[in-house]
Amino acid sequence: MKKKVVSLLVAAMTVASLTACGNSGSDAPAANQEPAPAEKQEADPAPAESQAEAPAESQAEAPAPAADGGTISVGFAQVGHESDWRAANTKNYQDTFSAANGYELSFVDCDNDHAVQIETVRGFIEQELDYICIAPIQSAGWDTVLQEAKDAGIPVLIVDRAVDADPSLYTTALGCDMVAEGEAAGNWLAEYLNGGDANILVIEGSVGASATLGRTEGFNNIVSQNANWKVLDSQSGDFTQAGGQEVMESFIKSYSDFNVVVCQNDNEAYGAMDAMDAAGITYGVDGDVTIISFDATHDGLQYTLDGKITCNVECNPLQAGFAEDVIKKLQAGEAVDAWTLVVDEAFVAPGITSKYAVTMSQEVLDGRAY
Ligand code: GYE
Repeated sequence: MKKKVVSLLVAAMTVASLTACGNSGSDAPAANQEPAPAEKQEADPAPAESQAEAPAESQAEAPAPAADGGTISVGFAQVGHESDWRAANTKNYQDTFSAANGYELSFVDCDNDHAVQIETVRGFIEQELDYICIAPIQSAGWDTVLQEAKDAGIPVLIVDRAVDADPSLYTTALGCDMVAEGEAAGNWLAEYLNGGDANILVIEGSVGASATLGRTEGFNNIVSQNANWKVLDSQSGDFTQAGGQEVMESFIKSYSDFNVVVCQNDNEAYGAMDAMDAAGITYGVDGDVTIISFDATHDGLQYTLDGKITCNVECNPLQAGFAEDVIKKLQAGEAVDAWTLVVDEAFVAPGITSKYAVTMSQEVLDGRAY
């Protein structure tokens, strides 16, 4: 459908404190992460109406797109297809913004290329789509194109990962608190080691992604509180299985004395396990190396249930319902929140009890939607 001019003044956020994400002790996201949410929002495919506090001001001056009953056009500049998490997230957007639900979704897989992603957003602006969703590959470098979208009057939703840009340049943001996830991993490890030493290797996610920056920062916050922990090395595995395997292989060549491997997503953990298997290094609850992972996708939780990954910190990929909720409000001329937090929890292998995490069971795995 044709885009009608919508002028939206979404209020600058007046956000106070972050209600802790999952089980972490984070008080507020760091500056390079998401703006502090006003109130937590349960991660559910069909989000409840009440979310964060209403913004101070909000105003819709013109009829919303598709007020005439036509379809609503939504552009989604997706990161790529690097992980199982991403596949679940993509499917969730495609299912939610379907033709049957009254949407015309322009989905672009940007293949982890920042320049392609910027040009994709520009294309959406030229096509005069009604709404633009961006899952930013990297957090930096967004000001110009976000200003262009704003000038064109197209509401922009920053989804999953965060951008560094001034929040006045986009309509809303939603996603998990990555710093809190990193802190959850660190807090769990401190509890598990109970004063024991840690020689840690970190396989980071993609360089410059807020998911990487936040998880690294959060975990390091806890490392700095433990004098007998040492991060031996920290390298990017690009959130892929191949990347995780490659980095682990090179770590194994350089370090012989490590007892913790932190993988910033499940796919990297699969690659790291392959590399350790090939080198005859044992891992898991019965092995020499403790693996911590992030995402808690179905297969990642299967490995947690099997005791191979000892702790898996969730990031729920089913976020499209939150984006749709925002779009419905904008359609109705209602105020939208500046930020919506998707809440996570952490999971640990059977036999472990933790105040930071849920102990895995077959029942927990069977209840998994992704
Ligand atoms: O952890 C990883 C994916 O941005 C939270 O991106 C997301 C991350 C997720 O590739 O698997």
